[in-house]
Amino acid sequence: MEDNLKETARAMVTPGKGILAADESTGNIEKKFAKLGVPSTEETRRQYRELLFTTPGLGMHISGVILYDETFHQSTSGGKSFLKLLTEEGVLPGIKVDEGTTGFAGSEVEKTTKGLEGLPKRMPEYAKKGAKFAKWRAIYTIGDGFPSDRLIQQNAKDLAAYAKICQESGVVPIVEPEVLMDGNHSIDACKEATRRVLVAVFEELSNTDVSIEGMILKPNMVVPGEAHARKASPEEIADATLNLLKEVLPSNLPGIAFLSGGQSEIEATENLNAMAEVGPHPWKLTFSYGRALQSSTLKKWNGKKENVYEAQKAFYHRAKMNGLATLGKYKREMEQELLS
Ligand code: 5MM
Repeated sequence: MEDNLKETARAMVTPGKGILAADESTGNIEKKFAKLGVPSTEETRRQYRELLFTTPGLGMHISGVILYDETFHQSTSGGKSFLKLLTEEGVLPGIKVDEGTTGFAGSEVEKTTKGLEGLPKRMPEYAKKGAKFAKWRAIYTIGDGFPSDRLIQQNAKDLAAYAKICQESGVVPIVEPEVLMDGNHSIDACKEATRRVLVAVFEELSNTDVSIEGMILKPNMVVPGEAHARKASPEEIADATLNLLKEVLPSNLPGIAFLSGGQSEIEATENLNAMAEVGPHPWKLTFSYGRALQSSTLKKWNGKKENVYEAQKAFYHRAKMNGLATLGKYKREMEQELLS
């Protein structure tokens, strides 16, 4: 079991490839569709996910896909289950097992994550159906007195409990503690909050006997708040992020798959590239982007069958650019390739 976990974790962070986060819950994807005027039904959501997963060459730059429960059970219009399709492409199927966030201890700001109850029963079922990895996201807001020590402790305990449940079923946990970009805080404030969060998470993972070699960390990059007066350069972000990660993470962690957290598509690619460029690092670095892989694809598709080809081209391009970024080989001029 332990060997399988390690092997899967290593495959998830294969150099040149990364993870597609396509695990938007129904409410989340509905908002994204609504912005384009696309109705959100089980069928339109299925069509959109089919577009992503049938992109020619998907497996060249995508190692795994995180699915939402609804998608996990869906199939192509031709009747092939998405799980089978992905597996045939050499792409690992994963499942989001948290059930979203809920208010924490009466706070108007802080939220913790739901879904632990019942997880020991759900996890082996997902494993039996073919999930190779899972994902659980905890969120932290930066503000006056936030994130609180209490929230940091609670989320760390929940992330560790989830990770242990995954590994007991032979499923690799993606542990996602996300310090949100919301607000006008500085890059230093993000670094300090991320430090407190990661220290607590790794302490609990160790207390819970989670195999570090059989998991993947999905953290935020260290960036200023989206409303901060000054944007940081990719070099500043790489420097702040790597300094912190080297200080607090164990070197036997196989890989780090960053979330994009509201960065633009190109920022997310440039920032990852800036980190990979100054490697080698103790762990593999890659992406597990949602918005930064899908935004232009979703716009190109716009709910129309005749746009599928152009939308897939846009998606393949983003996956390829980020795949190159994991190797430190991305250059801004390469964005032109999409136009050729
Ligand atoms: C795809 O978005 C996921 C959250 O969905 P819900 O809010 O509907 O649960 C999210 O966890 C995602 O996997 C990561 O945050 C990465 O996405 P971004 O867009 O930040 O790269």
